[in-house]
Amino acid sequence: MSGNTNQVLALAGGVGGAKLAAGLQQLKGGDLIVLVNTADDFEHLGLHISPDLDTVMYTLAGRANKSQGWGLEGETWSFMDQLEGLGGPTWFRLGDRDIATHLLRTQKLAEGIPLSLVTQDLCRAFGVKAKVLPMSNDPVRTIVHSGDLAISFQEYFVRLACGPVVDQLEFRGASSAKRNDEIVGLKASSLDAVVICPSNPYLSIDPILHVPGMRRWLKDQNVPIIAVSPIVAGLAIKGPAAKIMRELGHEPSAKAVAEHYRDLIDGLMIDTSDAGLAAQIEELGIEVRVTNTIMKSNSDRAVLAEAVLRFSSDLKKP
Ligand code: FO1
Repeated sequence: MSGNTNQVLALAGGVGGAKLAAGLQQLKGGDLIVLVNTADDFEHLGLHISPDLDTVMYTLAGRANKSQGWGLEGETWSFMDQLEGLGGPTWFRLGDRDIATHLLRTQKLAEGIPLSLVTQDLCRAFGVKAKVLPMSNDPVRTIVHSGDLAISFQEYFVRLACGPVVDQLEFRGASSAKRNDEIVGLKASSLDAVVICPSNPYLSIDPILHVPGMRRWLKDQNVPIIAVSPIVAGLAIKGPAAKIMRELGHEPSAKAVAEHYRDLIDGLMIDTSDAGLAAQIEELGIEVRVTNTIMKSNSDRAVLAEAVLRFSSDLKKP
């Protein structure tokens, strides 16, 4: 890890988080570190799939498939067609280009290379400037508990299209997972800000925060911790966050996001459509900044990233 100052650490999961990370990368380049959820990872057809790492990597490389929300742009599907013809499982779709990433990752992991180094090599090959780190090199797997069922995450998310009611989320393996050594190796005072990207707080950010010691380590950096709400006007910008919040007993709102992160964050960025919630969130002891948080273009990403960094520098402890 470099001894740079002015580095920014972003915590991210899927698409929304990756977009803000891309905005931060436009401003910070190689001084951005993105710590990514790996609890969505799974083994499929003998391959190690890391969906959030790949969404972040492809987005930072400018190669993400925007309409699909996952995988690579310009994808073709010969492999899936062939697999279907052979009677193989087709519920989880692997594109012809994307599959090269999974094959290389799987081979390198089998050689004993840790996920962080595999990720670093893949990111270098894709020309990603930021440093992308899995939250841990140890396996952590999200299990969705619904009634008597314990459903593995991709089964829940893709095969069952987030249909089952979520009673409880388990991050299996988290209690014995080690934080990524490279994060621990960050030099004191090298960080300027920690940004919790607008990823699903329950599915994408919580697994990162469940890695033992992670919350304490983030707090100990003694820099502002800023979250961007993924809930806008009571709805998730993308994905099942609002549905899951409701099922876990929280009315989806930017205020519920603030309550969820209450013990961790110093500031929350909320969308202009939620400006009316600012005072209630401030009553929780969290600073609020109101801005447009919907990122449609590359320039929206950079504008939001700039607003986040300005907010953080305004909150900087002396
Ligand atoms: N999501 C889907 O809804 N359907 C798929 O077939 C699918 C395939 C897939 C392949 C590789 C990959 O990296 C991601 C993929 N995803 C797919 C997305 C993934 O399930 C979710 O985006 C995340 O796990 C949630 O953040």
